[in-house]
Amino acid sequence: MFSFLHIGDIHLGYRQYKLVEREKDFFKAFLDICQKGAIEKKTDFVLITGDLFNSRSISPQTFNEAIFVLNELKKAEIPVIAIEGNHDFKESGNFNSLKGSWFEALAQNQLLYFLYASNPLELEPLVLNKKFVGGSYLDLPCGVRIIGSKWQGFNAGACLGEFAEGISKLPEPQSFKTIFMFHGGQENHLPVNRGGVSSTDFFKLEKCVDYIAMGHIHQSYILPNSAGQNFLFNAGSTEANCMSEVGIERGGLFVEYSPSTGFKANLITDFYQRKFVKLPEIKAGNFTNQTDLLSAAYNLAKESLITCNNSDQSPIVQINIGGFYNFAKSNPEIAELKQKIEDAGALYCQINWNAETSQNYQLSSQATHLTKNELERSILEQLVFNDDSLQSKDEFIETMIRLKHLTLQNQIEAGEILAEIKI
Ligand SMILES: [Mn+2]
Repeated sequence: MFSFLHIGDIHLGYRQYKLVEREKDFFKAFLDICQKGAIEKKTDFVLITGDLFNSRSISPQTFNEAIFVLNELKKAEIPVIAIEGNHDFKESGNFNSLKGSWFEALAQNQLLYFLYASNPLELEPLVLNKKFVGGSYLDLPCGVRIIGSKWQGFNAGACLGEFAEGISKLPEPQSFKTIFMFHGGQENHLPVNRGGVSSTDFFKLEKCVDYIAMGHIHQSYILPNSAGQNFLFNAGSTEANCMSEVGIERGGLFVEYSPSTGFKANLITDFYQRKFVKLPEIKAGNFTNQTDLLSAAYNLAKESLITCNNSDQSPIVQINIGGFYNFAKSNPEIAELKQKIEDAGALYCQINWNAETSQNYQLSSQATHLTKNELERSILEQLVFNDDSLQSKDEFIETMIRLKHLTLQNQIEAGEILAEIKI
């Protein structure tokens, strides 16, 4: 019997919306999930499956945040086992960038066990309380062997067969359960269709691995092996890295193992996270002018802020405007609304303007007689007609046309284009 907390994609140091408060949120989420998911539950260990940091070059403050949380776990005598992700892997071969790894630095300070299998066929052990860095697997006395891969990038699928071979060759304490830590996406769970690993590739590990601890994808998922038993486990991110992560299943997996039930994973979502309010879409077509539309948006946001007022935390508010509209759009007025909502108590307001102008690019009956250049100009005129933020529409149209001709010339220098738009 043993239990553990499996987390990943913590992204410490991410200053979302350029807000220091957001950077602190990522730290608070990490601290709170470790307290609730590991320290309070007295788990045997914690797994961090990559992207502990948002970037390879982190601030001293971010490093301190990692040290603080890892130290809490150390005081509770809970070992932490970690691998790097695509956001924070070491770039030892690139001499122009920061060398070395923050994970190595943390491991040298005995705050975590840094697993880094660079050659899947030759796996080297770390030793509990003795050797924290310079190996690729660790045996824990609770009866578990943990193997960790380095970030594999596009080699992700191809390396798994070699890992299966390498793991099978290890001297095996027979009763041990084996966990394989891997930062990469199962192909059906990738936001973009590239670099994913197929379940068939993961199945190569099923004879020698009992639990694949995944990171990388910010939504939680659990997938079976070829025999239908849960095999691939992904916890998801601990804070919302973008609006599309709001409201999706993600957090930390609290996992219990017993011989009779196998691995039982429960997703913990009840820990510190910034509140996000995505307001229902407002139909722009119901309004005859932008002022009325924005004041309706303001009232909707204000209402949601009142219901949030009971908590001591100001939320991030997203206003959604959709549909068609038939009035001139004024950007200063939109910026003013954003400011008003932040003044009313939102930490940050994002206005998601999906609305489209209902004006079609209608070609007059003479259109067939227009030259190509005249036709272009006519379409541009109609495009900018609805945008009040442009002080001189004619000048804008002229610049667009000149830019188009410039960029179509062969071997144009970027500087010439920039000079044209006077940056
Ligand atoms: Mn990530």
